[in-house]
Amino acid sequence: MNAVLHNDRLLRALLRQPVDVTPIWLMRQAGRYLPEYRAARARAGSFMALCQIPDWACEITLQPLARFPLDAAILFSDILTVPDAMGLGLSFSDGEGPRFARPLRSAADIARLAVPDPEVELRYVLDAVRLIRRELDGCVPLIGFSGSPWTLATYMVEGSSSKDYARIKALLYDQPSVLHCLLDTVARAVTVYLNGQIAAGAQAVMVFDTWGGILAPRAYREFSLAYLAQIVAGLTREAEQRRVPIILFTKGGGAWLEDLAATGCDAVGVDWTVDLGEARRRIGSRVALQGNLDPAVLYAAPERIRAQAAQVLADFGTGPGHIFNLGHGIQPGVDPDRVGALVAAVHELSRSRQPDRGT
Ligand code: 1CP
Repeated sequence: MNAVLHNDRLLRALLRQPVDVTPIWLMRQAGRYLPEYRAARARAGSFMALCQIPDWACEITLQPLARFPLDAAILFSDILTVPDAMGLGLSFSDGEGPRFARPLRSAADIARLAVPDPEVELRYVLDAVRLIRRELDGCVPLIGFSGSPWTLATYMVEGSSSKDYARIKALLYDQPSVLHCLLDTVARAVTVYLNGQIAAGAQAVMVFDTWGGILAPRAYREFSLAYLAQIVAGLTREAEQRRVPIILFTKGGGAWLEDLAATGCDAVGVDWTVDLGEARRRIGSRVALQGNLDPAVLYAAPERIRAQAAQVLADFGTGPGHIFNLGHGIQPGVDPDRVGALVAAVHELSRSRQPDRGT
């Protein structure tokens, strides 16, 4: 594994250290908007094959980096591999979302769950991490990730994507102690899984709390935030003589930025519903901020994309601690050239904004 990192902007910015230009990577930067991704998926036969065969996962991780000068790679995988490894039987059918063959239907189902050993049940992910690090050869850092316990639990209890979250919300209000038992098991599974990714070579980790925003404030703190904090407390913070930054992202969590910052994470992901300047005033002295361009801006013309990127940079203002990203993942219908226009604009526009590094 190459210990020399040629472009360490991402890791510096996550630790609020000065950088020459604002680093940028994009949620879902490898995915359906890229024709080479769609071709690979067709050849591999299924989305799960892309995740489970390290050569495929590595190839797809590197696809966006071959096109755009992004400042980070993110492991190609999915958050739902963890519940799959816990025995729920994950599949993805074309045009539909994920589905579990054995969703959790009772307290007994939940009591039976065990924490998987990442080097056994999720070995294919850790092998992919090792392979990607080798192939990246120190070019840019590799981000590992997991879903939050709450977000994973929504899929495990609902059995698929959901519109109303009826089952998990009923569980939350009817049998909170059963839900706590599930969330604790998943939090322990996520902690050892992320530590496995760090040991295998992930240089930063992000926890996606995609569905935290559907919770009422008290329920968010009790059923999502508490387990995010439990994970942060259990993660390896240093590897290869560097700090391994932790990014937490609750989509729709703008009201709870202070709580996220107080978990002890290094950076907070911000969705596009929050003004980045306001987010910085609230928590920017404690953590770095990642975000927060509206993903739909990528449907607009390149000069509009540039103007909107300039606005996000201006909203953050000068000084360290910003990682440019979208407020959520790239939509499948986006033209890859628009992504190229965004990456170029962020690097170009931010160059003049950085105070002298003094080196
Ligand atoms: O080819 C296909 O049809 C599969 C589409 C796809 C892709 C490209 C899925 C299915 N997952 C992924 C990759 C993926 N998922 C990554 C790769 C790294 C990257 O480039 O960013 C990551 C980080 C995820 C994480 C993920 N999966 C989240 C959290 C982030 C988010 O977008 O909020 C969630 C909620 C999932 C579940 C999932 N997996 C796939 C889909 C379509 C969904 C969402 C289903 C739903 O809306 O409920």
